[in-house]
Amino acid sequence: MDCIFCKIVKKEIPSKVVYEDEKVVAFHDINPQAPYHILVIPKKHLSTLLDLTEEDKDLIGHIYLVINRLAKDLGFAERGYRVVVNCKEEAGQTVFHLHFHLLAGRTMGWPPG
Ligand code: D5M
Repeated sequence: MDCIFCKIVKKEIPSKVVYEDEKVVAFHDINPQAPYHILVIPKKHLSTLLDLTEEDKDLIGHIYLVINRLAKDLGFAERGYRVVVNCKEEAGQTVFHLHFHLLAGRTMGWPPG
């Protein structure tokens, strides 16, 4: 499959990995929208949030625990951070491998654009 994030998982293209385990990889976004902008992705290919099934419940819980751990380890847990998932084109999804944006290091606006 020609998926750029599957290639990152398989180390076929470079990325700045900040965390990895058997289920997920976290790496710096190539086009950061905040001082900290990390993408947390499942190693398993899921195109969008809509592709989740019952069998992915543990995986999604795990991703949020990894996000919290990164927030603490990278030092922005106290000030706060934002987690974003864009689901499909109208929401702004451009890479069709499920990913969680972890954004921090500046005051965020609301509503998001
Ligand atoms: O977000 C897709 C995000 O993926 C976007 O912020 C750029 C980022 N991106 C795309 N290619 C790469 C590579 N090769 N390394 C790191 N980050 C990358 P979306 O929610 O789909 O708009």
